[in-house]
Amino acid sequence: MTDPPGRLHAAIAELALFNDDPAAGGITREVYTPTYAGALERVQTWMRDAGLELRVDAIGNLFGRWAGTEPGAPVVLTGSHVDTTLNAGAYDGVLGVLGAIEAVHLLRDRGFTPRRSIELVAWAGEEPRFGTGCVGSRAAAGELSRADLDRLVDRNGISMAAALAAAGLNPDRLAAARIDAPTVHALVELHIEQGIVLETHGEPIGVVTAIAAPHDFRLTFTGAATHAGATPMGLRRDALVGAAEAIVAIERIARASSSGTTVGTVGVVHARPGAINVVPGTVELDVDVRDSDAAAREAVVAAIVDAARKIADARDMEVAVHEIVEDVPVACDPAVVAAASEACAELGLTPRLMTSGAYHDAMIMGRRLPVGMIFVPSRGGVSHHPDEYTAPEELDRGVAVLAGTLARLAG
Ligand code: HGY
Ligand code: MN
Ligand code: MN
Repeated sequence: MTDPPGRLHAAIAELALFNDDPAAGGITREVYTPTYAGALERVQTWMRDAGLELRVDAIGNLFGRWAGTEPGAPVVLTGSHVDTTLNAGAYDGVLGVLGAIEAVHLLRDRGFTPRRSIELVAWAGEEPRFGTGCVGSRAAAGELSRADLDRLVDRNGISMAAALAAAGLNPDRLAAARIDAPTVHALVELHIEQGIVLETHGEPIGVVTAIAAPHDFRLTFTGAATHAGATPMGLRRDALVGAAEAIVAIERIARASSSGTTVGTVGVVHARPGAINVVPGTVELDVDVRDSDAAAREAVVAAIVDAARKIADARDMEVAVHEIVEDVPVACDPAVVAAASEACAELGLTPRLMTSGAYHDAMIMGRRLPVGMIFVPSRGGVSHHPDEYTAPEELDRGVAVLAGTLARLAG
């Protein structure tokens, strides 16, 4: 069966319909929600259509296996995620799962039979619904404890354990999700770049050599909640003004990083009590600092915390620092980079070797086993946004390179 024109594109468009917030624009499909469950069901039918043997693990990771001729050989893992962040695009993660299914069709149509089994995966919770991303691959890597499932909570205070139970999964079976690294030969993830490098250089394909990692933390400024009308300006300890000064400092410090590649973001601000006529007494800033250069990143984090403390002192406030996640940047495996680069060459393509500014499940698994990534361009570098877009021929090119890479790794 050949690829009916646009089978992949139609599937991406159909998955985009599983959306909890269409009115606000973009796609909101958070892990362990009923909408996410519906999307995963649909992915399972596509995996079955590709002749894959399905299983869902204890944390909700979905696997589809193409059995190889050597069933005992370490497998080749490929996939990504189909959960989204808020009001997001249609391609982030989805391409890595649906594109892997398409690559299986391509390889089958060519008469390819894998020696190593090829295991497709839709990792649960790559996006940080619970404040920390990649919860499915962290469980597979053995990096999540049962206590973490109670500690990790979403913006509505729902714990990951409660969300798992509501989705019909048993948080007490977490350990069963662990994947032993020696059972995996390599992992390769197809993904949109989510940045503008490929487009800027007019290059159609990227092969990732390193994946930047986040160090995320919460700054809580505590001043004094007082009457907005009756409190003279000179008597205030306005936590939101202090936090605002810190946000500007975070941008300045990240821009001045020694590596030139550190990024710093405050994506979440909670001002309390949150009434127009009350001077904010407490403000929480969730800070995301990333780099592929860990030392440069940690120097930025230290400088941010120091600046926050100085701002609080100068304004007679308190500031507390609460760690959210500190991941280690990962180098992609030379053999996987080579396999992807050869697959490009076979198609007459010269890949751009590049760093991923976004994190991925490959970053988590790459601490324990050989990983690599293949990038296709994001129009205008836009991602985590309704306007996220990659052209059909660019999607197809990524799938063709993934198929060639899988053939090399599993052949
Ligand atoms: O935030 C990230 O880098 C990923 O897209 N979740
Ligand atoms: Mn994302
Ligand atoms: Mn992603």
